Amino acid sequence: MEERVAERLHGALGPLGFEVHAFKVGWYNAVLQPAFHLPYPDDTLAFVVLSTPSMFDKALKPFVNKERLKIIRDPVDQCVSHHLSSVKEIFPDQKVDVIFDYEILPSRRPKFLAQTAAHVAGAAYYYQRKDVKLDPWGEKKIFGVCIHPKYGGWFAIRGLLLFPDVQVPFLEQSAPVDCVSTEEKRTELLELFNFHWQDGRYRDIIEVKERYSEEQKTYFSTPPAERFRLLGLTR
Ligand code: B12
Repeated sequence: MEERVAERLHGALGPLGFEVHAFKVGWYNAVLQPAFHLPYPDDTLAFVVLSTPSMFDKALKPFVNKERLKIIRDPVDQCVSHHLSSVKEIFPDQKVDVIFDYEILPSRRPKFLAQTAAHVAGAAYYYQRKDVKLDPWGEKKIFGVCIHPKYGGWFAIRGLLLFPDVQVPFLEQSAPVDCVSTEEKRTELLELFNFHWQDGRYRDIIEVKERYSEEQKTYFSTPPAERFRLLGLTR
């Protein structure tokens, strides 16, 4: 069952520059405090969706061109929302719940923790402060970061697709690739992500196969209000 769903998702989202990785809700809930749990039984089939560097050309630009005459608020969020929501059409007989990375609960907590989901699904290793033994940061708050074996930090975690009617008790978990394996490199990674994230060096902590184009880097480093101009939209 899981294979058939996964195949159809790859078929629909792969050509748009997205990657999908299956997991069971139970794997996710097992590492989190109850306040962050997803409210589904443990064996429920879910997928975490990543955008890879090619999403910009394969999905975002065509989306913006097509929607040119409509009011676009946030092109990336709307593009991702459009494509992930369209998945429902390829599963007309199945309930599909979609959660986006930017959605928050009334308690102000994110609806799901994207990095934890990426890690348990085997998509990208989530490096956290506790993965470093000799910790140089004292009282400072240190945020963790996921690194993808192929794209390093050049990707984003966009959402979850949940199939509440599909139970997969036998799904096998694959561990994420531990591509930043030394203590020195992990320390450097957390240092770069927390204190120099604007220069993007954390994204190249490993040798990557593909990264954002100069055009895409400029787009994401431009304040949202000015991004329309870069995509040829006037606002
Ligand atoms: Co931000 N941000 N963010 N962010 N942010 C996200 C984390 C995310 C995933 C968004 C995305 O891809 N769509 C990316 C990270 C991608 C990656 O990891 N490769 C992201 C990015 C890229 C950034 C920025 C670089 C800006 C940008 O370009 N967008 C900066 C860089 C950070 C910095 O300031 N140096 C940035 C900034 C921020 C601020 C505004 C500071 C806040 C606070 C950051 C934070 O709390 N991590 C922020 C938020 C709120 C988020 C957001 C929306 C929620 C994160 C959150 O609240 N986490 C996420 C998207 C999302 O998840 N929906 C993006 C809550 C805390 C408590 O979770 O620290 O992981 P946690 O703790 C849990 C785990 O430790 C888990 O339990 C804990 C909870 O109980 N756990 C686990 C315990 N044991 C174990 C064991 C294992 C094995 C595992 C897997 C888990």
